[in-house]
Amino acid sequence: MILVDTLPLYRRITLNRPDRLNALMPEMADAMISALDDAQADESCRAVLLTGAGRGFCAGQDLTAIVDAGPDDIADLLDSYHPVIEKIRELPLPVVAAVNGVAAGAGCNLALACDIVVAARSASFVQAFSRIGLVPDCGGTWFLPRLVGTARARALMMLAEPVTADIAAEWGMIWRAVDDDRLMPEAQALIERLASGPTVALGLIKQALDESGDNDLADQLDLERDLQIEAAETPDHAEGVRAFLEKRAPVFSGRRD
Ligand code: LHQ
Repeated sequence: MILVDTLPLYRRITLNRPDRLNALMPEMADAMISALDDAQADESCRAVLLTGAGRGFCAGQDLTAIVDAGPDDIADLLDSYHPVIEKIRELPLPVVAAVNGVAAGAGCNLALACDIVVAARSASFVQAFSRIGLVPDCGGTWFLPRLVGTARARALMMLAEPVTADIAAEWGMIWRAVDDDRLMPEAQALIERLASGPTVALGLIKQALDESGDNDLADQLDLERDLQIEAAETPDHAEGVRAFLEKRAPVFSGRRD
């Protein structure tokens, strides 16, 4: 249900149920958790790329599986999916979503959980939940208002209207929309650049941004000081400064020490 490719410096995870637009099943979530755990445990892996097979990115929950679902079934499903969202956010590596087609429901929020989202111009994002009398899950009510503001988040969630990749980029919901045939080349260039970056610092940037949601300025300044001390101790910091002074491109190892 997912494909995992181990490439030099990064992992590519491909949601792989193309005939169902990669609609989610709990087995896919379990496999994603394993793949992300493996990526984290492998010191040579410095970034993760998430994409979908076929013409869709992910159509959210497989609706054929919840026709007669009771409260316990719904809870079980979300107990499978929500750890994936948390894992993506807590992973100390950059995660890029290459959104190749429609991202709906939980599939939309899976994309929004990623650090950088690049989408094919023909892709769209839809908070489809209210169409079937549900509320957004998988972090949508946390991510979307922070990305696009509450006016747009409320309308998108209540109306369940699709947003094109171009509008999503214009609104700051995603990083960039690119021509369809440029999606994978652009995503690959992006992930290779991130995977060759100062990995520890990139992980700490994730942490700082995520914690900023709950902190006041004084707490955030304290956090920045602590994280800066940590980053400054890495060989990549020393290399970055040396490279600047020597007027050459830095060669980052991604190592902690
Ligand atoms: C699908 C699906 C799908 C199964 C397309 N399931 N087959 C909620 C509840 C509980 C716990 C867990 O989590 C959640 C979170 C959620 O994600 S709730 C929201 C679930 N997702 C949706 O409501 C979206 C449903 N899909 C759609 O609205 C459309 O398919 C979109 C807008 C995504 C794409 O439309 P089209 O491009 O026109 O494609 P299509 O509708 O023709 O779909 C292609 C095939 O994929 C089709 O099957 P078929 O056999 O006719 O070719 C669909 O039935 C199937 N498919 N989404 N979620």
